Amino acid sequence: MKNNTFEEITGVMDRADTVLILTHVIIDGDAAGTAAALCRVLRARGKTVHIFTGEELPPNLTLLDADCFVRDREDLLDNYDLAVAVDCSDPTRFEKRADLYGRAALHVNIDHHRTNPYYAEYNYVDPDAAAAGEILYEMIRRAGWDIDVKAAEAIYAAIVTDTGEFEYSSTTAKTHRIAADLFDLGIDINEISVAIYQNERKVKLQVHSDILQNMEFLCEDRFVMAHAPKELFAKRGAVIADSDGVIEAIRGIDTVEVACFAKEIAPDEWKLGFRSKYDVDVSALAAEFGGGGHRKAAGGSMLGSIDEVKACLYPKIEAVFREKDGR
Ligand SMILES: [Mn+2]
Repeated sequence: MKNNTFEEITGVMDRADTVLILTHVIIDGDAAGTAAALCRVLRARGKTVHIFTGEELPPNLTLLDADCFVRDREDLLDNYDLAVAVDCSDPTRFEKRADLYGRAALHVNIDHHRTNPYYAEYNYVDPDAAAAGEILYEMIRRAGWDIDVKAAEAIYAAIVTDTGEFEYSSTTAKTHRIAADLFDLGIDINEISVAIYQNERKVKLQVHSDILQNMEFLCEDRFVMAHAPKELFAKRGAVIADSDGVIEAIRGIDTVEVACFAKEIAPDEWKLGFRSKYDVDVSALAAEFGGGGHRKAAGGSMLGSIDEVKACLYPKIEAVFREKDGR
């Protein structure tokens, strides 16, 4: 598993006339921003380029050039010279779009997930990059291709969202240097910040408020858990995504070192998110729930009632802190 060079990859892109860009399902800021930036840059080079998501963009990402995103399959070409996957750790994450990926004549995979199996003919995977957008920026710069202000804003959106506003430990000096370059290209920082972060529906805060009511603390308040049953969303006319951000909020409590948030995605089916503040490796915890992830952010799942989830989880948490304290 070896990276191709930037030159090899931009060379492949330059030889294609038609390009389809795909990314992972449950599209996020990095996926959408990186895709939109690549689309604009390649269109400016005279290529026919489409991004197919198979889902709506979240409302806080609609500032990204909507023309790049194709909604209906009927609006796609029958065949593309090249498919480029961005921010997609695994081809299974194309889900219903796997046929479109497979049908392209050639494939490129640009990503920053450590587990990426190098699934394309041409790959560039850098687990040290804070966002896929960071890799794309460097690649475009190396090629000397033009980045207009809209593309620059899309790359900024990719980076600011995947770094938690430059807060996560994946953020490096390079991340900030790229952000500075994007400022020099004339991005409107207030417009981006308002669109992405000051644009919440009030129901989302109501859902957060509901969830915070059921916080439970363990191990001298070093662990916190909150959960959202299906009916909590139904009662508010909310969607599961309205609970996004709760886990970071509860990790933010001063005494908390590990946080868990459980959401019921189907009856008695819980998706568990874990966050760590210091040195507890929550990916190991997540692995015990059939999942995985990073040291400070991971996830798993479990079937059963919320009481059964807690009965399974709490002794593991107590063991984690017992071991950490050398008891
Ligand atoms: Mn990403």
